[in-house]
Amino acid sequence: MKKTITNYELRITNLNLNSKIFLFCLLVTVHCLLPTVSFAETREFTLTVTDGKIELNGTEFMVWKYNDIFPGPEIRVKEGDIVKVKLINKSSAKHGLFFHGLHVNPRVSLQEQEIIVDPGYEYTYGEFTAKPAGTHLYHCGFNMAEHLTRGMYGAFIVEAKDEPKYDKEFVYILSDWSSKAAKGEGHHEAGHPMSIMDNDIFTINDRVVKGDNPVMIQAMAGEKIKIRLANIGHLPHKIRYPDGFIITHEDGYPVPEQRRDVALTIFPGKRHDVVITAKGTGKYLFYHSIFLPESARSLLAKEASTGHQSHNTHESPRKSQGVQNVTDVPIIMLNITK
Ligand SMILES: [Cu+2]
Repeated sequence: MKKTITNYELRITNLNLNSKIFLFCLLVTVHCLLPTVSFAETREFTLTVTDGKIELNGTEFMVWKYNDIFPGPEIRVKEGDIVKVKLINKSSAKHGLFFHGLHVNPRVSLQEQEIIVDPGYEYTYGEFTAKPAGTHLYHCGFNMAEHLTRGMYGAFIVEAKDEPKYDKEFVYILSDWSSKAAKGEGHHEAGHPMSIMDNDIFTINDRVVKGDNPVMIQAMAGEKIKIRLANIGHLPHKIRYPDGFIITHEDGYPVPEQRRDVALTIFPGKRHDVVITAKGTGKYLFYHSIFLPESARSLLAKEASTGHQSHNTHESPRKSQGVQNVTDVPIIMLNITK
C-alpha cells in the first residue's frame, strides 16, 4: 500500500542528524516550559461614584458611594493580572482614585493617581500589574482627609499565585467617624487632625461596633479561617482574641516569622492578615478597642488645645471624648458547630 508522505514528514525526513537532534531538544524544552508560562489576564472594573447617605448609630452621614454601596465593592484579582479601573463620577464633587499598598507602575503612580475626575466625567486608571499579593485598599485620592471619612474606600485583594487554601476567608475594614462633624457641630470638617479625637463611632465594614451586634462568622470545627483586617480610619484599632490567632501578613507581605498572639493594634492605613483554626464548638469573641499610645494622646490633646486657644479664645480647650467611649467590646463572634 502506498504511504502518503505529508509536507511535515518530508521536511523532517530531509533534515540532517544534527538538525533532528536540535529540533528534538527544542521540542522537549518547549514542552517542559509550557506549564510554567502563565498569560496575564486583564481584569477591568468600574466604580461609579454617586452622592449618598448612610446612617451610623442614629447619625446620618453624607457620603459618596462606589456602585451604590458602602464600603465600595471588593476588587479581587490574581497576582500578575493586568488591572484597569474605570471611575465614573456621577456625584456632585471631584474625586480621584488611589491604590493603597499596590505597586502600580511609575506612569500610573506619578501621573494617573493624581488625575482628578470632575462631576460628569470618567477616567480609566491603569493599566498596571497587580502586585504584591496581599490585602490592600483602594480609596479616593482627592482631599483624602475628608473623602476617606465620607466612605470612599474598598478592599483590593491580590491573591498570591501560591495562595494557601483556607476553608473560609473574610475581609474586614475598620474605620472611625465623628458624629459631631456629621451634624456640623464639630470645629473642623470630618477627618481633620484636630477633630479625630472626637471620633465616637467605630465601624467594621458597614456595621457599627457597639458591643451588642458583633459580625457573625459561622464555622465548622476544624476549619481554617483567614481574616484580612485593614484600618482605613484615623485612630489605631486594637483587636483582641483571647484564644489566639496566627499573624501571617503585614501590609500584604508575609511576616518574616509567623507568630501567635492574642491582640493586635492596627494603625491607620495598615493591614494585617490573621489565621485562626476553629477548635471546639461554641461561641468565641473578638474584641475591639481604640488604642492610643500615651504619646499620641497627649500630642493630639495639646494640638487641639493650642488650636482652640488661637482660633477660639472664648472656648475652653477640648477634651477627647469619643475615643474613650468604646473600649474592648465584642466585634466579631465566631460560632463553631460540629
Ligand atoms: Cu473623593
